[in-house]
Amino acid sequence: MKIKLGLLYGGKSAEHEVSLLTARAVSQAINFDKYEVYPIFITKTGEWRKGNALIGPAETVQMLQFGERESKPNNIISFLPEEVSANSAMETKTDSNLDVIFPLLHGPNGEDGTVQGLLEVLNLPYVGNGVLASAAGMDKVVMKQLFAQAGLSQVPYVHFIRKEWKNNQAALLKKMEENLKWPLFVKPANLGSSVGITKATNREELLKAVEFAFKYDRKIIVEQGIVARELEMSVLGNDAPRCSVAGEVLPTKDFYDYEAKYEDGTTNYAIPANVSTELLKKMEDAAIRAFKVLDCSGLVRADFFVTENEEVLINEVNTMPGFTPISMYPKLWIESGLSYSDLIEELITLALERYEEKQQLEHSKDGE
Ligand code: G1L
Repeated sequence: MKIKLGLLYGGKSAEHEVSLLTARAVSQAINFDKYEVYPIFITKTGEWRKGNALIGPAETVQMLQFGERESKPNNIISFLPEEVSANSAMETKTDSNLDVIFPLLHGPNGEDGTVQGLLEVLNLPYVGNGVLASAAGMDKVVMKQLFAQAGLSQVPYVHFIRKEWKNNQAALLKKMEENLKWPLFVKPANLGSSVGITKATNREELLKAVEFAFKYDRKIIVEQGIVARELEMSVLGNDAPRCSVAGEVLPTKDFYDYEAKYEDGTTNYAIPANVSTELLKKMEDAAIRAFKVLDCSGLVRADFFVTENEEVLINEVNTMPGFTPISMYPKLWIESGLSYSDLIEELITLALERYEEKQQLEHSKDGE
C-alpha cells in the first residue's frame, strides 16, 4: 500500500505564494509510485481545504488552490486520526488517515511551532522540526541565548521590549552606544523574513528604526553590523545530523533585505563557497552545535558571518528554509550529491523514524 502523504501549504502569512510554489515543486519531485499525495490548502483567510489525492505532479499552482466546492469541509476534526477521535483500542490507522504530513508553511502561523503543535496533538507524523525547535528558531532573542549557552560566537546585540523602551529609553540608548559599534541593525525579534529591519548609522536613524521595528513585534533586537562574508550550510538528520557543503551569499545591495531575498532576484550565490578546510570544519562544528542546542529534527539551514580573520559567528538558523529546487537549502544538498527528490525522501523517512521512536516512549510510570 502506498504511503499517504499530506502536503500542507498556503496559509495566512505573507509567504502564501512562496508556500504554493514550494508545494508545486515538492509535488513534482515526489515518487508517486510510493506515495499517495493529498493536498491540504490553507487559504489566505485561514480556511483549511483538503483536496482529493493528486493524480500526479501539480503543473501549476492553480491546481493546488482549489475552491470550496472541490474540497472537503474545512474542519480540523476531519484531520483527526480515528484512534484519537474514536477509541484508542481501535486499529491504529485506517484508510482515511494520512501517514505523514509535509508542512510547507511560513510565518507566525506555521513556522513558530503552532502547526507542529496541532500535528502533535493529532498524533500525526510530520516532516521537519518539532514544536520546541520551531518556536525557539522563530524568536531571534531566544535563539541567540541558546546559542550563547552552547558556546557559539555571535555578533554583539542588545534586546528589549516596547515597555522597557518606553520607560528606559535613555538607559537603553546608552547601553547600545556603549556596547555596540555603528552601524546597527534593528530587527523585530519574531519574524522569519526580513520585514521591519533597518540599518542605522547614527542615533537619529536608530530612534526611527526602533519605532519601525516595534510595528512588527513587541520585542526587538539591535545587532552590531559587521564586515563579514555571509556563509550558509544545510544540516540534515535527527540524532546524527550531517552537513552539506557551504554556500555563500553575495549581496549586490546594501544588505540582504526583503527585496533582495524574495523579489528582485539580485542576490548571487557561490555554491560551493570558496572556503578552506579549516573554515569548513569550524562551520560544521557550529552548525551541528546549533542544531543540537535548539533540539532540531529533520533539517535546519545555519547562517554564519565569517570575519576577515576567519572567525565564525552564527547569525541564525532557519528551521523552515526556502525549499524550492533553486533555494539555498536544497541547492547545497544537490551540490553535496543528494538530489531534490532524494532529499524529500530522506526528510519523510526521518519524520517517520522520529514518530516511531516517540511512540515507543512510556507516558507514565511503568507504562500504566
Ligand atoms: F518539511 C520540511 F522539510 F521540514 C520543510 C518545511 C517547510 C522545509 C522547508 C520548509 N519551508 C517552507 O515551508 C517555506 C519557507 C518555503 C514556506 Cl513559505
